[in-house]
Amino acid sequence: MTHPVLARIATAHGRPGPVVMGVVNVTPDSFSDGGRWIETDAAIAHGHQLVAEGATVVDVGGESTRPGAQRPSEAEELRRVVPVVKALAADGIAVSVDTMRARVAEAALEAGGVIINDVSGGLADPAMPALVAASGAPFVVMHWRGHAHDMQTKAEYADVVAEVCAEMIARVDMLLAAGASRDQLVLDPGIGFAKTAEHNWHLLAGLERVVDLGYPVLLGTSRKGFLGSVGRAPGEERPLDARAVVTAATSARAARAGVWCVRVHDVSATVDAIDVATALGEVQP
Ligand code: PMM
Repeated sequence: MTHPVLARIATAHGRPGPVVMGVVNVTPDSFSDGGRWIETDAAIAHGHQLVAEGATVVDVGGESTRPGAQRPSEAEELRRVVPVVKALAADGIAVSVDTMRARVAEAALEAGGVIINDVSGGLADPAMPALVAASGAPFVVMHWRGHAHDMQTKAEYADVVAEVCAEMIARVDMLLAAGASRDQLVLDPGIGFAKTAEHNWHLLAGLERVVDLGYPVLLGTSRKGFLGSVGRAPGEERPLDARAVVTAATSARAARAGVWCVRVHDVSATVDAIDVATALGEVQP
């Protein structure tokens, strides 16, 4: 059974290939776009722009998860996120809220949001699993090993794809035990969270194994460090606003693997890349 919200998103998407989730970070310090959409009106306008470029979902977040980031207070996160969710939802846009706090997720749903995107997969806030169960909303279970300030010390794996899959399934079991239903759950391998560049490449190469777990899969590679440095000499990185093409290449990869949704900052490049991947998938070699 497909969750009714995901079914509505599929209808609104109306085309083959992954749904595109556009990112609006209402933060002063996100690594990719920190400070650009911190004003409520600018964030709302940016959400509309992403939809105009082809996003079907807009992900609104008020906490930066860049490696080393400190957390905002709950009150500050609510102040950043709720007005933006409310305005975009009122204009008929499917909004997800990128939060690790149950109280923020609840307020965002009350404001018209339809998806909870929790990068901790329900681990950071002990109240989250009960909220997921009570709300019935789709919930993104991202693979996570700890808060941003020290997560890169936890980037140790013998077989990263197998361990990430096993840890996501442990989160799923926790959520089901708390009363959530299977059709609410979306899995995300958590590219860049407690992972080195090499781990990220292994996860991208092994995406089919994540898809084979049987849940819709969301992938967030957009502008991340391993895409900044790929193909470049050590110390030479693409600037953040010059990573649309490398990100779009990973969106094409995600499309071929059967991923449900890609979370990106640069929507139009990813829409183009998905069109290419879809056209290729429709013919026999
Ligand atoms: N990455 C970031 C933030 N939220 N949510 C999901 N589900 N998956 C991700 O990979 C993810 C996320 C960090 O990127 P940003 O700070 O540029 O938004």
